[in-house]
Amino acid sequence: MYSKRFEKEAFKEEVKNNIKNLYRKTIEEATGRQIFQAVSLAVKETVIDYWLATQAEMEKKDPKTVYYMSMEFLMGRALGNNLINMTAYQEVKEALDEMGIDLNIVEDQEPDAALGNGGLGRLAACFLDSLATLGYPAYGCGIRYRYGMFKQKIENGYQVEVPDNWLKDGNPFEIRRDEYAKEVRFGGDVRIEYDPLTKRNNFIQENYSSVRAVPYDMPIIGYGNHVVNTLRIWDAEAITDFHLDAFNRGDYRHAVEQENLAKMIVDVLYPCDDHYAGKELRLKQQYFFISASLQALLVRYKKKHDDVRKLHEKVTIQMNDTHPTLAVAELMHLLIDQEGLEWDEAWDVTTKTVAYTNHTIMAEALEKWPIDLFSKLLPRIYQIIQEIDRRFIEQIRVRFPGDEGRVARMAIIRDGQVKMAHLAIVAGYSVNGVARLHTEILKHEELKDFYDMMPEKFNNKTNGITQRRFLLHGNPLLADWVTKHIGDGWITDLSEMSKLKKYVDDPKALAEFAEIKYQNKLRLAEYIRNNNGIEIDPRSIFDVQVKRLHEYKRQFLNILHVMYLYNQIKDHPEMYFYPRTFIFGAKAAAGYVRAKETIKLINSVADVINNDKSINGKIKVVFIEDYRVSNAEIIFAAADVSEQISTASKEASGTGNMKFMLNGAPTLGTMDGANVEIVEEVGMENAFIFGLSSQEVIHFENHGGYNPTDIYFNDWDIKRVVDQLIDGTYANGNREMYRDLYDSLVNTHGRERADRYFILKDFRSYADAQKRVEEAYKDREAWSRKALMNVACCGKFSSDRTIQEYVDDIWHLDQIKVDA
Ligand code: 26Q
Repeated sequence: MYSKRFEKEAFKEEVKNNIKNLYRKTIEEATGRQIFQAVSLAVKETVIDYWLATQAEMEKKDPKTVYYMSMEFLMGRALGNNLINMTAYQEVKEALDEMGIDLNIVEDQEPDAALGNGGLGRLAACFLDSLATLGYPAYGCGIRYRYGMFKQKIENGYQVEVPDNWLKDGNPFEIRRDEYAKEVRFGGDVRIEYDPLTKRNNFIQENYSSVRAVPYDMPIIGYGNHVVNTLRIWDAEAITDFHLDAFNRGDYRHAVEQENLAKMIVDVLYPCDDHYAGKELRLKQQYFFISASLQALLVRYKKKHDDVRKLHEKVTIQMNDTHPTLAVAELMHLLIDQEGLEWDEAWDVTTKTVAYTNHTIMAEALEKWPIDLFSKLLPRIYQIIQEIDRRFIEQIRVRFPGDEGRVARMAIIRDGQVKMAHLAIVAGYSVNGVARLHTEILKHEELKDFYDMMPEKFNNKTNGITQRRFLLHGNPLLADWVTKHIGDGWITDLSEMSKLKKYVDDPKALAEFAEIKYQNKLRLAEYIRNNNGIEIDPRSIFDVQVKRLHEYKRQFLNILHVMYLYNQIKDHPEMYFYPRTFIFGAKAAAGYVRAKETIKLINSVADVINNDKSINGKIKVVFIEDYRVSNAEIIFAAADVSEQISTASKEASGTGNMKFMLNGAPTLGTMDGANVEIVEEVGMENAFIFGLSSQEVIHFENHGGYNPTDIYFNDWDIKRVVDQLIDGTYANGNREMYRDLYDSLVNTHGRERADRYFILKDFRSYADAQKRVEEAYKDREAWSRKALMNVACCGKFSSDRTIQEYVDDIWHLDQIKVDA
């Protein structure tokens, strides 16, 4: 079936037919978008066959399945990736070539499915790819947002957010599953009714509003194994029967309200990944997709099994951060109120079924819902959480008699708030961090109380990325070169990359490898020319920092250092300086003022430096607009230096760092997150490490911080750069434009310490590391060796490895095989 489908002539015929039937056009008349749709539908034909075959296998074998619950799935584009994983990319490319169609251009017509903010959402996407590739049964469960992550425009140096109407032309790979729609209820009251027959109280929700949750399924294709898993994302609709009914009863207002509720819930992804804001709509989104997903999961389970007390034997639920933690209480609700289990039975099942991953130690990101908001929106769920809390506090008192401080710190409901992380830890049978250092900090600092009480739950799962998207698809030149030297085993076993070590002293191999990097730099230079109108020197060092904009990630440190280099070049025009292109890409949350000021600063510095003819183009600064999965693939492939400069202890893992490594860019970074493990794999001599350690940062933080003015007044290069924020140098003479950024470094703001993120403290050490980068880069062959060592040592950072660890230690899934 497989090879027959991509028989070229048949495929070409199919594409032509699709264009004819969909648009009543010939190929020549069709627009780019129409060709994209037609090609995708032709591909979907085959996908569906594999999908059916996978379903049939699951039906037969009844394997244990993971449900990966996440508010975010940052999938990017599907067409190219689907072709790659079906191992049909080349054939389709040739077929289209023969029709005069360029597959690359077709791919560029597809909007990114940007249903996520950044790291956490992209991790979910990589995990789905690895699960399917390893043949593990999995559902991703999420929300089908009408508007995903906003598109970023830069106007006059400022970020402007533009809505991302990604569904405008339809999503060719999805399938609407109306028959699996579920009702989700909000608000109202809970009436308690004693049932003398069962001798139980029944809890009945009344006067509620509800919406109809309708699933859309997207195929998740395993690499070369015919396994197709499902990403199930939920849309919301008004319940139309009720609408008519209400209308007839004259309850028009209620009907309209439900219509609006449905529209609102799935309208837009919250575009912040840092700050918890206590927004009711966010809680509605969470309950909406959790309730729908769990109802569907139970229906599916009960088709084959009659005892829900054994749910955990066939089902495990992973919660991607605390965002899906309502799953704990909703599962209890369904088991008790619908399935008729006793509390203890339901708790036994729930605590053997749900597991929790923590992605941050930043206190301001922790979800804590105000009790009144929570209990009004989810009255029954709130009751259940109260009971979980009551029983948990009893346990703390048994374990730690008289330690009421501990009770206060660990309670789920406290200070008028529901603490979602506490609920997730108490109910989860596993609690994991996302890099070794991060997990250690959780155990010994942030979650110490919980670790003391239940150490057996805690474990580490260092993040990973899929090499299929970020090398095989994103960097075809390097992918082919690697395959030529070590075969193609790396595509499904990244540890094979270590075989490249035998080429690190081979001048011919190094020269070829360097030439590929150069070609990729030309490709990025062209992208930047087309998108920014800036000409950059492909022979310069491409020094890249791409990630969400956050103070702790310290894009500010990077741009201050650029300002410092510029001062040096101006002062000493004769000084040797290796040309550098500083490339930034970052979206700021719409309400994050200081992050937006940083974007403006980067663009202002770029304007001044790029237009200063006197420096002979030694430095260029580029801010790439709308950094996203699709242009990330081009950026990683072209990078020479990977900037991973977060304040130590703040970046839980980072995954961009791994994508750079995979594409042969050495890390310039702090000992934070997964950087620690990257250095461990590649060796100190093949990275550029600087700055305070996490222990030093934590020590300062526990002792009131440090005094940045000591540095400011004693290091004249630093003082000069900091003062340039308020002397108008980068603001056309305006002294106020960057006042707030200036203040953040040297003045204490209310309760906020000056230089909270140790920018001035780490500045010298960063500048030194940058100097080492320059020195190292001058020896071109030695640099290529370092770069190649990074590729050769990246094996650990495949999400295939991460997923295998989740399966072995947490999920215990059964593998499936699909013959198609
Ligand atoms: C919370 C409340 C209200 C609205 C939004 C949020 C919210 C949304 C997204 C909070 C956090 C996020 C995303 C966090 C995230 O992406 N964390 C990153 O996760 C990566 C994968 O584990 C790590 O590599 C990064 O280190 C971590 O920052």
